[in-house]
Amino acid sequence: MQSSHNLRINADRLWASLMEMAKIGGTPKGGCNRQALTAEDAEGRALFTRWCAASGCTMRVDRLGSMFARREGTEDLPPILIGSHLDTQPTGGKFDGVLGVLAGLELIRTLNETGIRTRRPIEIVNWTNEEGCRFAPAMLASAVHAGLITEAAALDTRDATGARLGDELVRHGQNGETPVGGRKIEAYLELHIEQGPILEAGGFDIGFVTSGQGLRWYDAIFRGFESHAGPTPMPNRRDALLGAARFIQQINEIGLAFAPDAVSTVGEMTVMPNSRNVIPGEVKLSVDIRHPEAATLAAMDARVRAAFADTLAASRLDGELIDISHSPSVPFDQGLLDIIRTESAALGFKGRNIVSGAGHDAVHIAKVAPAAMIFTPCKDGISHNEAEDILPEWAAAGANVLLRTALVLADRP
Ligand code: HGY
Ligand code: MN
Ligand code: MN
Repeated sequence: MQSSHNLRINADRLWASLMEMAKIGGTPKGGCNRQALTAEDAEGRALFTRWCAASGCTMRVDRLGSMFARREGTEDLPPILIGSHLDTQPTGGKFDGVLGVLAGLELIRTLNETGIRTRRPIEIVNWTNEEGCRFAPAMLASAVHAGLITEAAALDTRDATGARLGDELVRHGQNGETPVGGRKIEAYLELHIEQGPILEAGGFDIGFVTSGQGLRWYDAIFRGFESHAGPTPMPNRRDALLGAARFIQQINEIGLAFAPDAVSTVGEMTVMPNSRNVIPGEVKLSVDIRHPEAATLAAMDARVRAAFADTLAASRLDGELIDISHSPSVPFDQGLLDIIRTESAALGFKGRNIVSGAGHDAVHIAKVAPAAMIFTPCKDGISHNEAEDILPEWAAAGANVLLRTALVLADRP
């Protein structure tokens, strides 16, 4: 049996698996569209299931469709969970989430071919609905796993067409029987691309993710009065889209007001009736604000609410601001981070501490188990874009740090 000291993953096999998975829901510009619980997601899950079976794992699927591929240890101890998500944005990339799941699978494949048995079981997890683009909020299944959202509320979540998450699970055969959460996990590790420019710009191979920044999601609904674009005099109008435009400007100003770490985004908007010669009667838009510090996120939240009230008054509209989610900033486990730093240095990689700008399932799992993340650089920091790209050696470096960290954890008392 090979010693684990000089163990390395098979970089070509990992890259080949990433490229194979990327064909599912592949877009003309080289990205991926495998939104949660669509036919494409189901196809990607089926491929992952085949690969895990071929690697001797037993697969369990929980009631929200999250998948757990288990490699038994020599002792029946709480497992090491390694994973991320296979669902993507509508114009997502090949690596967001997928790298963390397939690097976990590559770790299993490597252990199998070297005959290494670990004390603890290792499970590779694919969390349902991490992206939140189809069913809001993001990181939904891991939030239920962590007891932050009820299973019933998650199952009743609906997409923009009114499709219910629970029904989509059944329709695509992803509704498992395993209860969600409620079991002891020794540790959770998530490898993920940085989705920002810091590591590549600094020539770093690895990011030691110290925390995930806090985020809040809202839906803002503005209601005015539909009327004819021709005969309705300007002073008589109650134009929901004009109010929304005023609000969007203010949301952007909130992100700028709390620079350099704050961000604020309006990413979705629906206009009713969306006809060029009708003054819009109703507009619904999304708001996403983030900041690493809780107090500043709270101040931004207050500014969002004030901007909404200002818009209703100034534009003579009615409406409502709906809280969709609040994921507080979360520090990751220092003990795990120390192991990650040690193993990264032992492999000769250049690493640095970094705060995650994006949300991840690890942020929720950190509430119920020691959790930590490892970042790889990504090209020009681009993500949530079909041009998202990484170097194979970045994927391999991250996967090797993941492998060595997992081995330390899987054999510790
Ligand atoms: O929203 C996020 O940060 C993640 O991509 N779900
Ligand atoms: Mn992700
Ligand atoms: Mn994402």
